[in-house]
Amino acid sequence: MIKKVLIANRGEIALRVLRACKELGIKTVAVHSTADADTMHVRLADESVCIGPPPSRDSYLNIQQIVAACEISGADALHPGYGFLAENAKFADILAAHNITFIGPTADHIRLMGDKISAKKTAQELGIPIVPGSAGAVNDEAQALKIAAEIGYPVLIKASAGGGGRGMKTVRQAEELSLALNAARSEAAAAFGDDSVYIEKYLERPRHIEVQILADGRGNAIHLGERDCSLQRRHQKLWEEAGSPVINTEQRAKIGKIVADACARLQYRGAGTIEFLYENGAFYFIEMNTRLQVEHPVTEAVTGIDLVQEQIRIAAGEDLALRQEDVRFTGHAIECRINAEDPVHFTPSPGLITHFHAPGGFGVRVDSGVYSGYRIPPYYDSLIGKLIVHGKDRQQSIMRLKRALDEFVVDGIRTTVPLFQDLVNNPDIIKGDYDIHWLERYLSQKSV
Ligand code: MV4
Repeated sequence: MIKKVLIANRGEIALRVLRACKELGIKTVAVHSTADADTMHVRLADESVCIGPPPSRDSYLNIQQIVAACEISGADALHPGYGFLAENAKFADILAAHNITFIGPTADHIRLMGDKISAKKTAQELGIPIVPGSAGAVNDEAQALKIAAEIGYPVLIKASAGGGGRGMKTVRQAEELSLALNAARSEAAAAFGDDSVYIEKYLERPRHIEVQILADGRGNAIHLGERDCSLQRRHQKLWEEAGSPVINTEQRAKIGKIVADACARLQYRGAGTIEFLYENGAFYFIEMNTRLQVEHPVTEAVTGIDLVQEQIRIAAGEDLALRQEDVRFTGHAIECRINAEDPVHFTPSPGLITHFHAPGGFGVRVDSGVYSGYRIPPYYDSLIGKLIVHGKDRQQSIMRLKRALDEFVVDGIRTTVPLFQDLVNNPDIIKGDYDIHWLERYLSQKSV
């Protein structure tokens, strides 16, 4: 078994991982930049190591410092959280070379899914439904025109090394294709050092629905249902739900089995998320994330399964203890991301939290490392906490969310709490009637 885990992250997710370790009786090592000496994850860890100055590239992304911190502390495993080094295949290779267990998938699986063309090819071979488009990379304009004519306009040009919304170009007619293709290629080359692009049918008003899986690397895999993450702004999710308001039990079981079977055949190991666009009753694979995700607690709420503890057990080499029949879905959960941002313009709002009071009570979970008197440093992302509510059904979880938001006190800075107080009263949100563009449309109407 794993004895000591180094947590290569900060903020709420470092605390989340620390809590899972403590409950498993595993020692914890926090790492932190000089800007993060006074954080909760450092205070609550058994040991801590300062790994550098505030900029992420010098601390949380500094592989040499992090490996040195493992050696100094004697950590036998490392949890990367999300972001930072969580999907860095080279980092996973380096840890393996130092005999440190990476709590995550193999470096090869990270690499396979990091390249969006190879990810899509793999998904298709494994029987996962994909968006119609080019079979692999598009090499020239003639080929692009031919594929676009076949699938019909509008089409979307995507960078293979992109993902998460970076490096995409929509094309509405053949006359625009050449310019867009060249632009996409040169932007991809500049941003990622890889100019490979591919083409897909552009879906106009889909929802973003993702399926959570757990697998043990030996051909056993289960799904934990879906999350609807359509409410986003500039590819930053703000509100996530489990289950999706538009997916029923039969659809959940069907798409869940498809992805679990695929992950089993792939001999995937660890937690993973298969992202889909969902439109007119059909799922279309877009990407796979090979990490724990920010929104994992809504899945934990409806399944009662601690995803981080399962990640650790799998990394320790245990067989998957859960079978698909053991996974039962109970009620509905919603997560709101509490960001230190202006709720209208989303400009960052770091600084001193003069007073902090988190809501509580039945069905309420708050994952946050902040406290009264904590100063949010300006160097990192603006997520300061997550509010997760669980109810017997969607309607109850919305009422619970409303009252929990009213209890939330974060003084001294601006946060996204008032945005959510608007959303819980919006008729479309109450109906569950929204797509990936809904929030941006709503925000642009609100500001006029
Ligand atoms: C798409 C799409 C429409 N059609 N692909 C954006 C992030 C990246 N993971 C994939 N993305 C999209 N791919 C096709 N064929 C629309 C998006 C998209 C999006 C997807 C999920 C969540 C939010 C989004 C916001 C804008 C565009």
